[in-house]
Formats: sequence, C-alpha cells, structure tokens
Amino acid sequence: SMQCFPSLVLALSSLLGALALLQLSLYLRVPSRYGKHEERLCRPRGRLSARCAWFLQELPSFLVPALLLALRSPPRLEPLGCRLLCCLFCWHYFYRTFIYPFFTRGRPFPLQLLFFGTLFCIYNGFLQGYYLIYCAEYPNDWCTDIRFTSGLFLFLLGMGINIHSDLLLRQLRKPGEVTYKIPQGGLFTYVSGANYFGEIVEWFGFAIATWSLPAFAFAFFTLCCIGPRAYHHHRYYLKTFTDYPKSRKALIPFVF
Ligand code: NDX
Repeated sequence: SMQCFPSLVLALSSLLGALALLQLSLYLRVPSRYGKHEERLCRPRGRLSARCAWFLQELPSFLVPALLLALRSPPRLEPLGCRLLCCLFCWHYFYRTFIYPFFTRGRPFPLQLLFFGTLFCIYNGFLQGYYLIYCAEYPNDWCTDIRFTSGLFLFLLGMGINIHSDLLLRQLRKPGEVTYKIPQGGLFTYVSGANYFGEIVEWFGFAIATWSLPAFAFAFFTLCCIGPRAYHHHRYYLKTFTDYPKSRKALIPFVF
C-alpha cells in the first residue's frame, strides 16, 4: 500500500512553486486567454460550455483527495487534524465542482486551457491529499493551536468572500447574456477582483492551518495565477467604462 515519501512531497511542491513563477512571468504582461481576455470572441470551435468546462476541470481537485482519504488502508483515524484539513480542501472543491458550474453564466471556455487546467487540478489534488493523508503529522491538540484556528478563520472568511463575489458576478447577467458590466456591492466596492481576493485569503488561510510546504506552494501558485488576472480585469474595466469608480483598487482593498 501507499506510504509517505517526503522527497516526493518536496519535489512536487517545488515544481508547483516553479509553475507559479512561470505563470507570473507569462501572465504579468498579457492575461491568460479566457473570459473577458479571450481575443477571438465568436469562435465556437475549440471551446466547451462554461458549465461543462468548470465541472470537468475542477472535478479532480475534489475526487483525488476524497478518494485518497476514503481508500487509505489501514484507515487513518489519528490525528483528527489531518482528516479535518483534507475535508476543508474537498469542501472548497465540492463547491467549485458541483455548485459553481451549474450556476455560471460565463462564456464558453477554451479547450486548450481546459486541458492544462484539468492536469493542474489532478496534480494539486494529489499533492495536497497525499501530503495530508500520508505524510502530515500533527500533535493531538492541533485543533486548538493558534495556527490552526487563525488559518481556519482566514479560510472561512476567504471562502465566504469568494462565494459571495461569485454570486454578485453571476447576477450581473441574465441567462444567455454574455456582456460585461461594472460589478457592484460586497467587496467589489473596494476591489475589481473581489472573488480573487477571497480565493487568495482562503488558500493562505489553508496554508497557515496546515502549516505545510505543499499548501504554501499552492497559496503562492494561486496568488501568481489570479493576482495578475485581477490586475488585468482592473485595467479592462478602466479602459471600458469611463464611469468606473476611481477609488476602486485591483486586488487588495485600499492598497493595490
Ligand atoms: N481554474 C484555478 N498555466 C483555473 C482555470 C484556468 O480553479 O497554462 C487555476 C482554477 C487555468 C488555471 C486554473 C491553472 C493555470 C492555467 C489556467 C489556464 C492557463 C494556465 C492552466 C486551473 C496555465 C501554466 C503555464 C502554469 C501551465 O464570460 P466570462 O467567463 O468572462 O464570465 C465571468 C463572469 N464575469 C462577469 N460577468 C458580467 N460582468 C462582468 N464584469 C464580469 N466579470 C466576470 O463571472 C465568469 O462567469 C465569472 C467569473 O469570472 P472571473 O474572470 O472573475 O473569474 P475566473 O477566472 O473565471 O475564476 C472563477 C473562479 C473564481 O472564484 C476564482 O477565484 C477561482 O475560480 N479560481 C480561478 C482560477 C484558479 C484558481 C481559482 C486558483 O488558483 N485557486
């Protein structure tokens, strides 16, 4: 049966960090080409409905750690911290896989990015799940440690912001509509990328709660992936809407 190989965790986490840097260098100047940043607007070939695409792409991030957790033999019952943290990860991806796609009103998603996105979700789902189920060691009172409690608080806060902001974005469109409007309300009052801000807070919270290299690597990847995207969204809005709120920042309220 499977066991923990610390060098595998180190190698996969380092590669994730390297991918994050690659991503930063690729997408700082030009945005990743999906959603409002796709150049060829009406090219139906090579795209899949947003609903199918987000479902397929995010499914492995839920399935892989959930299976690792369920199939581990002998089942790991101690410590509680590991299973709890793995469940938090799965909980987010349960939302992203089974709830978010079924309500999205997004435009069809490019197949090529879908392919890489799916690979990424398999990779990261395996890394986070494998580490928590087979490698992580926590003292039995980890659940009362300040890292666990403050990390969990940030995770929940970020998740709340992320889900609320996803909802506000969706409500900007009627079903079938594909136009862009100025997001209003919630954290969009302060930043253009409120959903991204929530997601970043969420994964840094998760990293603090797990206090692990894989989770910090993933939080850093998230920052490098959607941080630049928030900036490109912001620039798009400023260019498109002359009445765009002047005080609004790109990603971090009052700062940037
Ligand atoms: N999926 C994470 N990299 C990504 C897919 C793309 O979950 O090759 C990472 C994720 C993948 C990426 C994923 C990994 C890296 C990839 C990248 C593609 C290239 C890149 C593979 C897997 C790559 C290397 C080189 C390393 C291999 O029509 P529309 O779609 O624009 O409509 C939008 C709508 N909307 C509006 N409607 C009306 N008016 C407006 N003004 C509107 N503005 C937006 O709202 C959408 O339907 C919806 C949300 O749009 P948007 O653009 O704000 O968010 P989006 O980027 O689609 O993300 C959706 C959610 C969001 O909550 C975000 O936080 C989360 O997913 N997310 C997204 C990306 C990555 C991620 C989380 C993470 O890293 N944790």
